[in-house]
Amino acid sequence: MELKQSLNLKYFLGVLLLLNMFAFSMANKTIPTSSINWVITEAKYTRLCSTKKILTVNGLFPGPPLYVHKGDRVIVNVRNQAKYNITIHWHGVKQPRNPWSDGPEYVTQCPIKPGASFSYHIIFSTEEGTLWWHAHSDWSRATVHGPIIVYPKFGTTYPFPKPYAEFPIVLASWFKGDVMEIIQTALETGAEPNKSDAFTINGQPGDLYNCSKQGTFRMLFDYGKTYLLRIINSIMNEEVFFMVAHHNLRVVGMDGAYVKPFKTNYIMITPGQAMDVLITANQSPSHYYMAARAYAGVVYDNTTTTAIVQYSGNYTAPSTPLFPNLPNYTDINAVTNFTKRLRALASKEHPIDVPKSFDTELFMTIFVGTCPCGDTSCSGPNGTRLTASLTNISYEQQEVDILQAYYKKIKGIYTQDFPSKPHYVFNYTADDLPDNVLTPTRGTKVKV
Ligand SMILES: [Cu+2]
Repeated sequence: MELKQSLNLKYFLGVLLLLNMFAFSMANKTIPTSSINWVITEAKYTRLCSTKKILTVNGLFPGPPLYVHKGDRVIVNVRNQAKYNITIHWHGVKQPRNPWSDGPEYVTQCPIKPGASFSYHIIFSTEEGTLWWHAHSDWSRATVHGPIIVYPKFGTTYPFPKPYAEFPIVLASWFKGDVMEIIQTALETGAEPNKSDAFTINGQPGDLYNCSKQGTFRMLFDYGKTYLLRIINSIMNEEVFFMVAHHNLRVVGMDGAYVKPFKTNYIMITPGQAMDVLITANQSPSHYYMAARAYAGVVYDNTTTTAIVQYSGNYTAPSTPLFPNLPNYTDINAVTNFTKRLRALASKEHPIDVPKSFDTELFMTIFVGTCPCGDTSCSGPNGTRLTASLTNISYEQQEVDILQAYYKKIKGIYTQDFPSKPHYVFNYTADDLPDNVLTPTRGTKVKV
């Protein structure tokens, strides 16, 4: 449905799910393995024929990869030299009993103000494979993000033959306008935010956009070798199909865990997701495009980002690299045929310990509906304001972060009545929803 495309629910609502981490331990005081320094700073970037300032870590877009081994501990000292508040979230790092370093603004910490610093103590536990980090204030994550690469523990190895080399493939959105202004306008008017002007692969839109040919990201392949692509969808709103022309892909991991390997010629990856994919250089030496474009319904960026896979050796390259036959924008069958193949590896070395008994059951609905606008008219559907909600409650940000309020017993910040199930029972996946769930209530509710 239309509203589904409007806002990226994961980021507006997912923070609430962190609240089950309210258990503390002082046991995590061992000495970390390494410490790195990041500076949040604005930097000038030229894309699509125009130059603008973007928010970055250390001036880089995408940001610097964080390389660790399974079980490592890392301190990242973040100094904010930009003019915006910022926090950094370590996406998919479970950090058991370590909520102060999780990062969502006003949930586990107050933002790092301009001129201030904060040290994140990141505890890796079961994660192995590819994840990512990103800013967690307004739309700062559009440009402030980068890979987290978790190698196997020393003395252990991948559950697949060691790849010859690896490439992070960071997919992102590029807006000609200022991203902070775009989200600010959307929040003020109640309308959905402007769509992006391009997608990028490792910071570059690729050959199909104006003024972009020179920078197109290129990968050099040696014939017969197998490469590991660590693909991360850091795009703001669109799920995308991704393909490499004429080459099969072998999916071996997802979101910092291994999956049962399977062969496919395309993947579909959602915002926030990361996938580990093997690709063997077994085609005629030539130049091939890798490409990504949206899987979406109503309002979306319909452009295509590309990079080039270039075989080494002597051959006559085609005038244009061969192009992959991407599934259509609305090809839901391509999506289900792909996602239904995803299974945890669940081997002896990589077990999945799903708890077989539990004491609390939570049933949540995720939705983008609308709220009345007040006295004036908003720019959402029928003069309303678009509103994301979880179990029909739209989150209201407070001036004290929830974790601190919990820890210091500060009253009046949140209420403890987040429901364990929806108030109304309805067909949760129907195209048309009953009127009484279209308008959520507002609140800062937690489940302790
Ligand atoms: Cu995230």
